[in-house]
Amino acid sequence: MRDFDIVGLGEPLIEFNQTRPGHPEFLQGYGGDTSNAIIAAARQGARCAYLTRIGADVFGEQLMQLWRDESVDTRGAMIDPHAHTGLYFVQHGPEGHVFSYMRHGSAASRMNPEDLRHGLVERAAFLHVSGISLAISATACDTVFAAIERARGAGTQVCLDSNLRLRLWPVDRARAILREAMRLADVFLPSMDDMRHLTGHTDAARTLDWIRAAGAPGVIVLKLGREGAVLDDGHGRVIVPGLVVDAIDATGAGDCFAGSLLARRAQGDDWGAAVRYANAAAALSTRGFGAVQPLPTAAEVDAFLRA
Ligand code: KDG
Repeated sequence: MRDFDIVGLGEPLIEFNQTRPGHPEFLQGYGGDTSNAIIAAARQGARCAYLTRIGADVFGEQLMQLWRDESVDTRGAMIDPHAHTGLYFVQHGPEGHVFSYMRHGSAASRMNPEDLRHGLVERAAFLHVSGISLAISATACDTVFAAIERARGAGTQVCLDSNLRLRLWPVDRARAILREAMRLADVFLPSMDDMRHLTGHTDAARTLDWIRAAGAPGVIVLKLGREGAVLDDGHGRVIVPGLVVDAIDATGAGDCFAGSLLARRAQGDDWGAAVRYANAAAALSTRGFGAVQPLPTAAEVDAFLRA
């Protein structure tokens, strides 16, 4: 048995989430897609670790405390005295979320492959990375590929979430690098929104065909938002419908999906059951403000599924 079910690698952020549209009132919380996913997984009972750099500042200390409170191993979360912890604001308008970031030059963007010498990737069942982990800087991108290489060498399965952020990189570079990463991933979790930018396709079947033709060899779960997800396990495709809730804020719902999915796989669910569970967890995560605070526990997801 591995020491960890899931090790995540990427950029954690401090979040300021608007609580009333049109009003300058913000709730401080936490974000960063891979950190959100790892916390979601930990709340489902998975044994998790997070790999990153944070600044030697109050926000870095708060993130460290958050992971400890969530029983996430922090040995791979390094404090960088020369850079700050990144942050972002979320505002809610008629078009949905508007994100404003202050992350340029952040501690996490200074990660480099040497940071992986602790060997935690090799001790996990899954490594979870994302398009954001790849996009924040060239050295972070190198770190993700180095982690993937370590994972593949050690039999750790690689999970990649597309999480495309076009403010971080131009679409052609994003497509080229994500294509390379998806070829190396055992599990690819694209969203329909992201893939529309990368492929030009607006329907799920064509999008999945494009991903297969691009060389993705593993399990693909195409996220359709509140409609659910399409599972392509390499043998067939099945739609797993989403669950309806009164949503307030969808920040981090995709990350909750990823973390819950991997947690349930690590606990022995087949892919169909894991996707159903992840749909339910992601739906529940939209019932409160922010990326982390509303992430449900296993007991909450089980109760919701029973109801
Ligand atoms: O998925 C939610 C994330 O987008 C949020 O927590 C911030 O990681 C973030 C990012 O870079 O957008």
